[in-house]
Amino acid sequence: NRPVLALVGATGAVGSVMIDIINARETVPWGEIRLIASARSAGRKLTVRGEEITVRALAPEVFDGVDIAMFDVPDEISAEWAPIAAERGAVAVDNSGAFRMDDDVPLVVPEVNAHKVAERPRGIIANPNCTTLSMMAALGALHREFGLKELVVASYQAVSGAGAPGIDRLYAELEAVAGQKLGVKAGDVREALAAAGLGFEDSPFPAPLALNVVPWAGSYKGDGWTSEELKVRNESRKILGIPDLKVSATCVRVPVITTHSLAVHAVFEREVTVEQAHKVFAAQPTVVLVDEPEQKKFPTPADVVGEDPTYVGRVRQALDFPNTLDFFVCGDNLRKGAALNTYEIAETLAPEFG
Ligand code: 11C
Repeated sequence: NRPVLALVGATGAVGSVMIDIINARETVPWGEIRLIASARSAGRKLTVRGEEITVRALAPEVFDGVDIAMFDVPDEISAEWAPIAAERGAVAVDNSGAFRMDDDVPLVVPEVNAHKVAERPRGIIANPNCTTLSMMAALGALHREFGLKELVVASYQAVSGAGAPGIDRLYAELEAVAGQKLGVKAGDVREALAAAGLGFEDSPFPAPLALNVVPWAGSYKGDGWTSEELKVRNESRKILGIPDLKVSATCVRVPVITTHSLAVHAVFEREVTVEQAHKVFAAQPTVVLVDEPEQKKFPTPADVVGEDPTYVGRVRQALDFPNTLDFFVCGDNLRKGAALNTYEIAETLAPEFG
């Protein structure tokens, strides 16, 4: 009796990446894979591991007989439907922000805190925000060796974090500025966008993103902070199990389609050298180290997109701060940042139902 897996949001951006990941796995532990989406997408046929599966409409009874239900849908859909899946006997693994900070819902990154999957009184397990996730494999490994104390990060976030509208908007803006010598005079990019009919009323971004960077991601939460910055702080504390970890984040959107990057300044309890950090990264199977400054070799989103591991480079011992490393990480926000980590949680759970 092999476990039954359901994917809710099968036709969305993250759902499609999830199907790619399932198709690329050498083996899978599942007996049946059920695809679920909104009534609008129901009836579509998708191929999973060589089998054509008809997408079913979201309804309570589609969870009957399901062991693990992965949710790749907006917060409000998860908030309503993950508890219904759990009532029907499934473990809901949710990639939205609906439950992440609930005390009775574990927030799991398997290579950091896989044991937490067992602590799920509501039958719900949460998957972190892609920005937090992009640095967790690297930070978790360092924390185990050196004891993380303080974290200061700046993010460089790809537009696919804002979904299909984010991707469409960046392509439209790039088209509007293509072939012109812009970015040389304040306001000239805005003028070019206006001339192309691109206003900001319905843009996912509050400023031009083409030839620009925008220090804003998520919604405003007061005292100057955005939701994304607070998620980085709160989720990092919970995943790493350091409730009083000092965290300060500045989240920035950059003109990249997919793969979030972060510049990380991490302060540790114990002394740490670049050589030691390299050894820790080399020993972590989900981290790839690309750090050859003499050769100008380091990770960039354009080289990392589509990859599963977190790429780490530019590792430096901070000159003026003791026990402190500065480094740069890149992680595909749709893979490890979303679908892959959710799927890895499901894989971690699978033996319970085998
Ligand atoms: C972004 N990180 O890049 C966000 C998207 O809490 O799951 C994911 C939001 C979330 O805009």
